[in-house]
Amino acid sequence: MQAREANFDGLVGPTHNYAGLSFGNVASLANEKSAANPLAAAKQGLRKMKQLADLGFLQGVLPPQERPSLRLLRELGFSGNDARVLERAAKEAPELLAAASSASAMWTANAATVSPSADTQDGRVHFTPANLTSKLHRAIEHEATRRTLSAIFADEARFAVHEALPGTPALGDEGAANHTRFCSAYGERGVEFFVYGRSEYRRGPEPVRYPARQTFEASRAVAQRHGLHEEATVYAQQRPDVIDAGVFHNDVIAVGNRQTLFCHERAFVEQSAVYDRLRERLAKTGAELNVIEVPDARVSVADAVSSYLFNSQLLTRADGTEVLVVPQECRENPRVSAYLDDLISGAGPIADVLVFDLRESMKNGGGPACLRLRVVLTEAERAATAPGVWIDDALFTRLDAWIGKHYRDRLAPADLADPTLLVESRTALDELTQILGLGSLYDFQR
Ligand code: SUG
Repeated sequence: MQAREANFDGLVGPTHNYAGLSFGNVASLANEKSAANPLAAAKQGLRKMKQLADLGFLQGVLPPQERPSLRLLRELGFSGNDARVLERAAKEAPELLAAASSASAMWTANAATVSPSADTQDGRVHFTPANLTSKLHRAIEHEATRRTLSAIFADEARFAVHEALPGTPALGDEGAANHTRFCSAYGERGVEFFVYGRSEYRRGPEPVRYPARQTFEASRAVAQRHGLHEEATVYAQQRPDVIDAGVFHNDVIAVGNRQTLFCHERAFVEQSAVYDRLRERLAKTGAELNVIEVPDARVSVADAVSSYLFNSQLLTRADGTEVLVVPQECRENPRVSAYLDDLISGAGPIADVLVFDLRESMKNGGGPACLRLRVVLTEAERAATAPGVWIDDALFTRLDAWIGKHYRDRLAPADLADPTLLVESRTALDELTQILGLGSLYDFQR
């Protein structure tokens, strides 16, 4: 079966800000309480979508969520009208207001884990929204994520959109950021690679400084409910010492596409055994794994974390060569930049590098790969999706104007208490559902 990979990027929401909410994510902590520019953030993300669509890649968009979440604040005991809830939260618990206001749903690599129909026993594309249980501001995403995915992938004969796993530490799930798929061609059966940070029940090494967000138990549950063939899955553990160095998701240290695995030499526990397992399983599908391992001596883990070299998108072009989509921080780091020059001038499969300014997202620890959810679709599956979410010239123009009309160009922590931000945000989202043709997605519309 012929299939293509689509990338669904998260549109940055109107409340994008820096609240230092993600302990273990170095950039999030470093930029805590600085002022953000939501307008620039949304435009930077949209430009990436447009440029990749122009290059012929299938590019979709996922809408932001309703923030601040009055629902969360009310659940936490703040009462009164909306303005009063915001005022009380700002005064009594500004950290909770920040959690309720984060635009973190923009990092759609954490929205869900997706298994293409070629890999699943029932021949449907399976989605499991991630429970994101390790951070409050992210744990409130999955219900709206499920609603959005169900609106876009509504045809139940072709798509299965599951509930998130139960939200408990044993089942911490961060979605596609810890999941990679290898295959000979997108439409052929592949090998799904699940990377976890710790196991709740099996003994094993764990980080000591920062949390491991993904558990083995969550990864295995996702594989099971997607109906993946046992012999087509591989599990690996992230090295705890690199989690402690700021690698809070596997996509900060490794990226894979088709037959290529591009990773740092210190990505996994027992790394060479992981390669062997991947090679052996992939060989059964008739494909050969090509590992590009970056030595510490060329790019240290610290350089990988600050430049986000591995939080890149590895995309296959029509001619079969691969292009690496990196943030501009990679070109600003002389060691990473020199490595990239060598990489594309060598004989390997990566032939080109595309550089994007995603500064606003990067300051919260979100690079090109964080901003996108990969969904492999056959032509018939693509035809069954909601038509309004695919980026083309017309949709780009409408979204660009929509951002210009509704977004602020400065948002400081104190602004989160401003009740007009809630009104602005709802007005913007109401208009967006019409642009994308997704119906009434948001609580405030129901
Ligand atoms: O979960 N940052 C996100 C970044 C997610 C990156 N995603 C991937 N690696 N796929 C997180 O840590 C920071 C929000 C703040 O501090 O305001 C934040 O949530």
